[in-house]
Amino acid sequence: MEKHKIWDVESETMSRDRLEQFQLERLQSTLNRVYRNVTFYRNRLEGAGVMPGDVHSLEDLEKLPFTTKEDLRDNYPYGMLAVPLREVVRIHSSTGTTGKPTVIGYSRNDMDTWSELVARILTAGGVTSEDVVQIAFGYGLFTGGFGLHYGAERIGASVIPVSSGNTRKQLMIMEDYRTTALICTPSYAHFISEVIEEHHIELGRLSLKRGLFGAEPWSERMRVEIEGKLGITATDNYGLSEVMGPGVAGECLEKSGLHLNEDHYIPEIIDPETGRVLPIGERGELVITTITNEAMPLIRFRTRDLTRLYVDSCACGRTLAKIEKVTGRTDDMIIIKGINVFPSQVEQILNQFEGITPHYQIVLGRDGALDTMEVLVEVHENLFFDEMKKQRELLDTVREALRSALGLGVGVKLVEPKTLERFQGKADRVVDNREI
Ligand code: DLL
Repeated sequence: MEKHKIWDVESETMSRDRLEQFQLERLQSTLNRVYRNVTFYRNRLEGAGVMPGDVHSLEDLEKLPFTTKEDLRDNYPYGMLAVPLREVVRIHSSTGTTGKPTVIGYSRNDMDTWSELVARILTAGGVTSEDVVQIAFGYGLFTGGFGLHYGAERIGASVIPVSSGNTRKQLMIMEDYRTTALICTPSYAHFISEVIEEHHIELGRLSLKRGLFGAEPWSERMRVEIEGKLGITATDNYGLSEVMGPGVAGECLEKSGLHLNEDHYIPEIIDPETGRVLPIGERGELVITTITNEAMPLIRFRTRDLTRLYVDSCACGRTLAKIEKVTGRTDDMIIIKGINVFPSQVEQILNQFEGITPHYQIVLGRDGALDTMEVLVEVHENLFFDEMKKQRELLDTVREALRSALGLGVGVKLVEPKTLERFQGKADRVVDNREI
């Protein structure tokens, strides 16, 4: 195995006592700041009867109210900012449960922290200044491309911002520019590996050594396949835009859990039903409190991601706690090709069209390793028996509306009236035929 390298030895290997002291000080100052600068938090804290001064220990975190994605949406676009807009130097956004997306603002210091934290994760995955890094994540409002880009530059690697898609071009670049590290979603990495196989490209022509994959759940089986087909070491990294983006947690070469950057984010695991904090080691929903974010601090943000948290003495030397690979969520958000989609978004779009009933179904599948999504839409009787031309027009407009709203190409199929399943209880409109 390669030797472990650590980007920020002091922060990543500090004693737990010192770390906890840091966390408490930073938490207290974050609470003071949000109380002073964010009306939403002032009201929330007052409503819960806790003042920033009531937090004397990390255990007191439990007394604070949660923040949810819906809170961010309700304060769209800039209500969660703790700094004036003129201090914001970057804005990203992420899919909301319905309608409006959530907006994330970054100050100059936040951008610096972000690069540092991504540099830590890249280093943990084996990337150094010697690497040629091909970033095949989308560049845009999604945090994947830009987040990893700045971290890789911080390390001093040679960064190729190729963005996602156009696999033949990716392969040409990978071969000719002698890419050593590939960064994208695990499903795209798997797809690339299949194209390599199909085109009988010998691995010997490539210089790839490692891959850092994240933004969606993936299994150990998938890791083994990607590593085998690409001849690389593959590590997992996790993050979410509300908290910053990639850079929250990442595996070291031990591949035994993702070290979470606890000196910037305090993790808790709660029971998603009761909201009670669970003892360390139990599986539940990850909740994150940001303690260094300037522009948009979040107190006890409910990620909806299910995992476990544990502290062990990792052979890499890091003392930071680890989360287990994230494999599920507590809400109905689905992730397709790294893009977050809520069924309610699809429903809202479909509702805009005449001739469509409220019944639809989302069918997820795999084409090779790539996710596919097809929306079955039940039409009204009169439309179905009408001319073909009208049907085709409807199909095209619905497909285009979904593509532009979700940022994702999806298949659409019109089905006859009364053919889709009806539900007595909670509707389950997603059929997921993907295995992870
Ligand atoms: O996916 C940030 C990111 C970009 C992380 C690139 C890693 C690499 P969002 O688009 O806001 O941000 O989606 C966040 O994606 O709550 C998880 O449900 C899921 N997710 C992210 N990373 C992983 C992972 C980015 N490694 C949501 N394993 C999160 C499983 C992941 N799920």
